[in-house]
Amino acid sequence: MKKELSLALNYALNKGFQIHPDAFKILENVDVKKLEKIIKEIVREKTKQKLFHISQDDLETYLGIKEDLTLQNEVKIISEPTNKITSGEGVKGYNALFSSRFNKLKRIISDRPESRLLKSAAVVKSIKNDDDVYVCGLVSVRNTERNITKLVLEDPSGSFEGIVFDNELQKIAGTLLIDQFVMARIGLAKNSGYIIKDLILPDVPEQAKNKSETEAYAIFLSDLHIGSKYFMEDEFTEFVSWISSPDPIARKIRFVLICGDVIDGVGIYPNQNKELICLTIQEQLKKVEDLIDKIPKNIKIIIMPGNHDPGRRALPQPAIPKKYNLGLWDRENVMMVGNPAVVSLNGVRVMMFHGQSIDDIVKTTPGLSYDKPTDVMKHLLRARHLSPIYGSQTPIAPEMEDLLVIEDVPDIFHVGHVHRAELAMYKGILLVNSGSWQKQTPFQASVGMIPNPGIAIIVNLKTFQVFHENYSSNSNNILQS
Ligand code: D5M
Ligand code: FE
Ligand code: ZN
Repeated sequence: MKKELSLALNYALNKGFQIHPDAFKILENVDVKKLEKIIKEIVREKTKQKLFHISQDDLETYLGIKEDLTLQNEVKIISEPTNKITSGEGVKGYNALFSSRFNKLKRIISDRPESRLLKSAAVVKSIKNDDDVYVCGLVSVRNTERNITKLVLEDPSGSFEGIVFDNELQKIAGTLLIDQFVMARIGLAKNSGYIIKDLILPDVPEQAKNKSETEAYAIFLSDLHIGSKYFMEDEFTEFVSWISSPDPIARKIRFVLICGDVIDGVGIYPNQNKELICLTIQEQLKKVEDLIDKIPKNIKIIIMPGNHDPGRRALPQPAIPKKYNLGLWDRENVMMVGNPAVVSLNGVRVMMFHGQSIDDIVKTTPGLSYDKPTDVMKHLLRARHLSPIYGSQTPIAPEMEDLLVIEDVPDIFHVGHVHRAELAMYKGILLVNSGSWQKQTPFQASVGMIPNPGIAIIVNLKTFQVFHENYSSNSNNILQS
């Protein structure tokens, strides 16, 4: 017990007071400098009333932190893949996946006026006049040579090949990802073949945000890596106790979202054992449970897996299976969802995705980097897909339905994975990369990755005002925006 706390308690006990354990819990979280004054004033007040008992209610009234019961904490799971995962087999499965991707994205782009002039790849080949015509498909080839970019788009009728000459348009073509959906305005080339005159991405429309009616706050977290030697256990524990402190922001928190890499896992990378404190998945998840139990029960907690968590590696991922930890599944205030997931918090829609695809996108796209994950998130929103590139480092399962298409536009887009906390806005959508609670690992140091761990991002769901709590002792470790 802190010295100041035991002095304050002794003061009350010596005056013949009893202190309820719940009141004690509140005192433990009060700024020590204020303890003496608080206890003396309460003791004086209650002595006048001839009541020699200090309750939780007395302290909450004194501190002005009585729990606001009007704050809603309603969670609806809008979509999450756990029960939808059907994995088709082999080539047939992949055909189904890509045809689902094409159909969903074609439906999205059909909202645009140009789509009235859309022709299939097979029909386009028979067109002989030079009126504007559009074709759409998934990019299968993107090749730049001698200042000319060749693109091949695939649709269910076949493939279309076109050439981009215009310099500005080549820059856009250069950022297209393989297997990404795009619509092209095309014309006949002088000799033969087709010129691409414009490239149109599905993108998201600018739109008004859904807002919570009451001022409930949500905390955005990811990449805790519990079980790893580098998990910032002291800082995270301190942060978790802040959640039940008298701080006015903490008192309004009703949601905690964890965006993957909850634990460090086992056998995720070579020689991982040497960097683990807890050597089994069960032990690591038990630690998660213990930390979660310190969070007040009126706060709803949503837990989504990342590439370090058990279940399956390929996207979409199911929720962390019950067999590893029933406790988390059984908790009434905990919801286990798969990756990706869309949840509604008092009506505010949050799309959660761990962010595995960022690795592939950063490697192949000029202008994008690990330091600015929200730029990559904008790229995903423009493509209306969470993981366009197939067959690179990010494994994607052959689902019958492509569950990674961004069908509904969220109010908040929440991603983790790259261990850099950053905020941005895109067309009215709040972009949150919630960073990590793991110090730089030797691997990250070897590739020059500099995380900014120990930062919790907090959003007021009524006003969208953003706050953050920084638990890092390094003054260079700041939230990017
Ligand atoms: O990944 C944290 C970040 O580090 C993420 O951007 C990927 C990168 N990373 C991690 N391991 C590797 C390997 N083996 N190769 C390339 N990049 C890597 P996390 O998911 O927390 O491990
Ligand atoms: Fe991680
Ligand atoms: Zn990760």
